Amino acid sequence: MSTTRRATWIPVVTGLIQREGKVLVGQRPEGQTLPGVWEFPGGKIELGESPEEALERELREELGIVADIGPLALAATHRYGLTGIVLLFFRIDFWKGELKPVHHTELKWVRPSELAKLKLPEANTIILPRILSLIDADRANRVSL
Ligand code: DGT
Repeated sequence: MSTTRRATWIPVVTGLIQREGKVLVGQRPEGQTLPGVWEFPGGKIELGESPEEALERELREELGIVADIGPLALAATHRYGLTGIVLLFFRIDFWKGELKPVHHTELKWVRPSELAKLKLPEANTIILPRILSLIDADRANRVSL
């Protein structure tokens, strides 16, 4: 019998929800993995879902909004031992409904420059420069429209 284990990959979708130069983060609740850490709202893709369907469902469940899922802005991977996550970040500029912390302990809007001061998942800290340049690029694009 072989003792080697194959890696497991978990696909995760998250939303870069932006408003007036700020981005939305939520604090992960106690009793879950990474308690107290600030994340971009989202979660795992269930079997049979497209990434966009998964994110639409997660944002409905976690925030109580119906979001217009924008373009895929960034894809990254991160390794936790023999498990890896594939993180897909989508831009969210439009949604219906009022944001509520259904799942998170707290929600807050932060300026991109404040992100580095928060306790983020390791998977996000490593790619923070890419996330920041994305948010900046989005702002620049909107100003030039
Ligand atoms: P469940 O059904 O209890 O497994 O929960 P889900 O489907 O809401 O997924 P969740 O949020 O527990 O799992 C997402 C995984 O991805 C978790 O290990 C944390 C990791 N992760 C890293 N960065 C982020 C991020 O910015 N947002 C989210 N939502 N997850 C992130």
